[in-house]
Amino acid sequence: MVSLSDLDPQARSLLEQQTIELPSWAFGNSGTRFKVFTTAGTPRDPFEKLADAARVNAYTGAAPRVSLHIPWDRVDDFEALKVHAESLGVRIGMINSNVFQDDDYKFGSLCNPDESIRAKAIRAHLDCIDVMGATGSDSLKVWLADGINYPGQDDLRARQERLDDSLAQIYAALSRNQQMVLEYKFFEPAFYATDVPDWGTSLMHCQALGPRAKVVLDTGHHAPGTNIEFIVMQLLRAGRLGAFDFNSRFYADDDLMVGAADPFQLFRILHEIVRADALRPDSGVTFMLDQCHNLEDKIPGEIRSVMNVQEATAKALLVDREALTAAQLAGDVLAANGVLMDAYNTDVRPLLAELREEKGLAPDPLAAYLASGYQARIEAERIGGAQAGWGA
Ligand code: PSV
Ligand code: MN
Ligand code: MN
Repeated sequence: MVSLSDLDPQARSLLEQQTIELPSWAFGNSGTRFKVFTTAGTPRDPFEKLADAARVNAYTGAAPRVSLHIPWDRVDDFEALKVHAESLGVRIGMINSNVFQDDDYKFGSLCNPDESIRAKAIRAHLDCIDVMGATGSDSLKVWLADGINYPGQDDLRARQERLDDSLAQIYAALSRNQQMVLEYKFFEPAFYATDVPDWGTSLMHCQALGPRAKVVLDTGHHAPGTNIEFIVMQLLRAGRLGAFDFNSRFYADDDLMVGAADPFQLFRILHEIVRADALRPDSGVTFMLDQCHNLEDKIPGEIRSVMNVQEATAKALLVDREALTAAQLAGDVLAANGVLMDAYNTDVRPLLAELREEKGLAPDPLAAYLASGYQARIEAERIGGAQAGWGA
């Protein structure tokens, strides 16, 4: 059985310092095209979403930031929201723009052929930059639903030119200590051509914008079978991996709990992160969850997800790098693969329990939350919880 002392001091400190950002929308009700199920105790406003996110942080000690989505999380006084977050021991993370739920955006937002609608979408992003100022957030996260359904519906190339121009206007409005991160997704809601479908397109736009533009990799946004860790490695080499949206998928953009569908893939991703020394808190890579809990309770769902990321990380830190390099250089295929599999097959749960106890936390965050009575309290107090926005 491995224990904390099996990690070298540097690996141990990286594990101790690892943080995972939570999406505010994970705490709201969500669903599929067919039905949004209401979960008892769902937050009624962004203040309550932050209160729930703060519980995840309280039990894991590893989730001190919450990402907001505008307009889902619009409040009259964002500074009050910031103060509220701080009073709960968390702070506001990335600000996500939403230009996909307005009839005007039927044919796109930043790529729309109608100049007045494109200008409206740019203004929506400038508004998000104002929210960043008020909340102390340093990152604008852009995901676009833009795309077309039929060949010939619009000019593929002209849409890229419009995107270039729109992004440049938004980037110009950022201050020096703020950055933009651009997320890609291969399909949905557009089915024939998405305007930012892959990491290459996102990277090209980021490189054209400047050093404060980076790519967001959502693990659910690739074709089945894609080697995601290869993309991670390549973006890290280019210094352009800005953030992860972690979740897991069996088929498409399922937004299920990270590590639930394919924990081995998560381990392989974390292995590339460790290999590039990108776990360091100052590496510039934000580790975030982007999930919807349609069936399970939201707070324990997020706690489980944070634990899954921690487990994959601990395993990646246990990889015997020297032995791996030696086997690779010797062309010893089985030995090299064996080094990785040994780490992956290690049960790191006792090690993580030890780490939590050292921090003064309960060794099993999920059990501690379930025993706390919080769930029963919010279920009794909150009637008529809000939707995350999906299916609204
Ligand atoms: C839509 O696919 C999506 O899941 C994107 O990944 C965004 O990050 C998220 O929704 C919130 O807009
Ligand atoms: Mn995402
Ligand atoms: Mn998604």
